[in-house]
Amino acid sequence: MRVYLDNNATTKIDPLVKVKMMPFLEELYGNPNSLHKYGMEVRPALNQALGEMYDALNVPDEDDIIITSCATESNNSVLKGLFFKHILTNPYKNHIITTSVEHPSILETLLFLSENGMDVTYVDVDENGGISAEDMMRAVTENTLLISMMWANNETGMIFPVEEVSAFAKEKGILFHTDAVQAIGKVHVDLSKVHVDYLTFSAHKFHGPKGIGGLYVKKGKELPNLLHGGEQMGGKRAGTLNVAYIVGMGLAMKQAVNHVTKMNTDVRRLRDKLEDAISKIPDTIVVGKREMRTPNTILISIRGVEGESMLWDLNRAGIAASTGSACASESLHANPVMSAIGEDPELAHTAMRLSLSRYTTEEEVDYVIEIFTKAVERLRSISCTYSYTNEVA
Ligand code: C6P
Repeated sequence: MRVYLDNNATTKIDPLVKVKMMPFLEELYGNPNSLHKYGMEVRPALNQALGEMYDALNVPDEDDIIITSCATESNNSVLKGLFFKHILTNPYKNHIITTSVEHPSILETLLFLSENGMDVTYVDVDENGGISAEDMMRAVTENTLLISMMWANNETGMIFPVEEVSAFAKEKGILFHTDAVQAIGKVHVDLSKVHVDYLTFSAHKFHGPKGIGGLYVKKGKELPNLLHGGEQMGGKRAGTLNVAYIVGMGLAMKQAVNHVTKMNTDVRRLRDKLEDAISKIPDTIVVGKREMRTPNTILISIRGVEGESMLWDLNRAGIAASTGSACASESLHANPVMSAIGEDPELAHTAMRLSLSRYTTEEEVDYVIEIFTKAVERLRSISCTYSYTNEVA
């Protein structure tokens, strides 16, 4: 049996999305900026897809959705765009507040910008992996330009207090950005109810294609271009539009939003069943209260069992999971969020992330419970256990 439990890294494409994309990979290959028939005939589908994205976020079309190549580009565009727009012209407004557990596309970009004059405050998570709205608000200074806070964390699934902090930002005249990559399709992301100036998303996290994402920009909060060139996207992001992928992203987003209830009933039930079973294994710690997490995610630490060894045992049995974020998995680093949560270094080296999707079945969960339990027993019985002194430098 093959079971895919790494849906926070990427997801399987929705079959309906694939069908919708296919004609744009075959006969409908025109460039939408061309004036001939080939160009004209792809435009309605492009407009429909953008309409689906506006509806999914519940925003008026006077706001902007800029299509990007991925969430990494969207996050870079906001931070570097604001750096050029505000900080270069008014060095006094050079303060950004974020959390210490953002995705590297935020943290590395801020590191780069802080070497160029940006002042960044990183708010730490508590022992449950949560972020306190008060801590975020307390960090504000008269120089604060932006608060950037993810909607849900990719490692723990912890949902952050976006509604409260963004309302506060609005009241204080501070810009607010959220990386909603792990929230869309899992929780209600309704921008008619939550004040957000910028929002990042990525199609491959909600059963759309890889290599396409978006950045929502509220009217009046326009950013300078990151990519200069042609006049695509109203001159806001140059480069020929990837019609097939945009069409796929539109439908995938619509489908994801339509499945939020299923995610919070059926998928949550399966996640809880799996979590109940594996957390009965002695000396395991699951990060964060269930009610505070996205319905598909478990980050568990199994004392004495190295995450990498566990991963390979599961892999041999056809189960795909991760020790944390996929973009850090090639280096045997400690799980960064676990490191941020606890002082105990063992926690970070014994972390396993299991993330379900709307395609996960009961049969798969039962199989994982059986294999997971046996793998822990096996690894605990042999010497392949975690030892802090063996830490990879
Ligand atoms: N997180 C994970 O295993 P891209 O691939 O650029 O579209 O998405 C980047 C990204 C940005 N923000 C968040 C919150 C994310 O989770 C990700 C991708 C994957 O957790 C791969 S590192």
